[in-house]
Amino acid sequence: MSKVFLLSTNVTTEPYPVYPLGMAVIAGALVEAGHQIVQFDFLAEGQSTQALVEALRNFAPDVVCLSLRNIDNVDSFAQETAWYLAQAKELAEILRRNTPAPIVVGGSAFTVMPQAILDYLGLDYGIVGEGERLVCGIVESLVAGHEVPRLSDGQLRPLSAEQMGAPLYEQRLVDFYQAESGQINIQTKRGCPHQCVYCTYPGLEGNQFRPQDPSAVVDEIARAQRDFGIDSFFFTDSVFNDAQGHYLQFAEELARRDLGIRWTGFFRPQGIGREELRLMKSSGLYALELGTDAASDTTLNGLRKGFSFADVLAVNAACVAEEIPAAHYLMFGGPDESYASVREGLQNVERIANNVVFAFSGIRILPGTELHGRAIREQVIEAERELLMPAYYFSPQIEVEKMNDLILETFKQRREWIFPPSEGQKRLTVMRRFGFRGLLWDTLVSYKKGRRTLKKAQDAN
Ligand code: B12
Ligand code: SF4
Repeated sequence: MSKVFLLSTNVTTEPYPVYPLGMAVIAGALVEAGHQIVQFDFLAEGQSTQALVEALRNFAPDVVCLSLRNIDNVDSFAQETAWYLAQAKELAEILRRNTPAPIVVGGSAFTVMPQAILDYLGLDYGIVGEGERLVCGIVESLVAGHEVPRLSDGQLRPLSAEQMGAPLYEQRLVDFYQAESGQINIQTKRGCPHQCVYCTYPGLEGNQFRPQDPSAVVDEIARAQRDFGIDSFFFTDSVFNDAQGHYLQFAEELARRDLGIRWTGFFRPQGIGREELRLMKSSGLYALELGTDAASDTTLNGLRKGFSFADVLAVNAACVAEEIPAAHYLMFGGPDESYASVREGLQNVERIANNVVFAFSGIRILPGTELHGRAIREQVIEAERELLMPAYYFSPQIEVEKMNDLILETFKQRREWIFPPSEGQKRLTVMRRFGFRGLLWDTLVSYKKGRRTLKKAQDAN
């Protein structure tokens, strides 16, 4: 048995603090393999470096595992870009000064640019992709003094559903995130088979859906509810609704068990009708976050979304009919955007009845995506441009400021249309100050019957 100290470096509170699920899954696998662990969440510990040093010294680990979730806040409009790697580097240096143990890094941010981040952080070892199985072998090799490659690739052999690890929640952390954001996260499947040109998710999780056994995930949820008092969940699947319909089997099982939980997640706005929504609602679905991404067929095609704006409107209408709030996330300025498509998109926004729309300007260019190649070809960025610092794609057919002005002009008309993203964040901050928790955007949508009420922090516990 070895001693492994896990550190989650993520301190982002936008749009709200999220439970360090990656660290929890790694922790669960290590404990299952017989190791002793400490999970240290820098955010929940008040970002105290002193507490970190004390915890590290008291535990005297054989190996340290660092979980890296975000690189930046992917918001081109923010006054100041939030770039999280500098702080991760400071934390890595603190670890170095306070323990001789080797340090292994992993996580979604790390997987987006593994070599560059490993070098920037100056750490010993990195695991790309899903890490729960590889990390156990690497910890054992390191403790035994065996040679370990600097970078190991968990994506070479994607895990089967049975091999995927369950999170090891901790009450202290659950209490913190329930109080801060009113929800805890869990995953029901990995991967995405779609090929949207800007997206890293298939690269992170694989380009096939790998659903877990519905009853196993529902057991996990029941355990989380019973042992930790969690009753509001975010399913972190890249896309919850898969064309094969595994999501419906999952919802059926969840509804059958009648746990009385509520949940939300990311959806693709295609092929979700009233029947599907009714089933999901009966299992606790209370809101949908829709990856609508663009508001005209031209730009939907430019992003290779594989659905049309008519599909978006059909899903929106079904949500309205079933009285389930939905938020559409849009990005203006992407491939093939022109003033004509911006105007068409803004007119289309007006057709999204009774729901929330968040707009972003530009698309963060990430390596390994088709958008990166296109940005180079169109001379939006130089081929040798380092992508650790944010770079955004804007269609060469538009001037950014002029486009932003057009979006602002339309979006200021309604409070449920939110642009720029910092505007939404400001409102969330105010609501949180008054004790409200949860997604919060869903409170902008009202229906005549069946009103939901806002949940105060104290009620969430
Ligand atoms: C769901 C999700 C959200 C939801 C989260 C809701 C919730 N309550 O949890 C919402 C919409 C709120 C959200 C917000 C944001 N997100 Co987000 N999100 C995701 C998503 C789809 C899944 C994350 C997840 O939980 N996965 C499940 C867990 C189990 O997987 P995991 O953490 O990756 O862990 C595995 C491996 O990475 C690895 N691993 C993890 N840690 C470690 C540690 C070691 C030592 C090892 C060896 C391995 C290892 O093993 C784990 C198990 O296999 C990812 C994309 C993706 N498909 O991964 C983006 C992603 C993480 N998000 C991203 C970003 C940028 C953000 C925001 C900053 C955007 C914004 N400005 O709003 C915020 C930040 C929120 C915050 N407070 O941190 C980026 C981060 C990288 C980057 N580009 O910076 C990602 C990767 C998407 C992308 N654009 O590429 N997000
Ligand atoms: S944007 Fe959504 S649907 Fe498209 S590839 Fe990414 S996760 Fe899949």
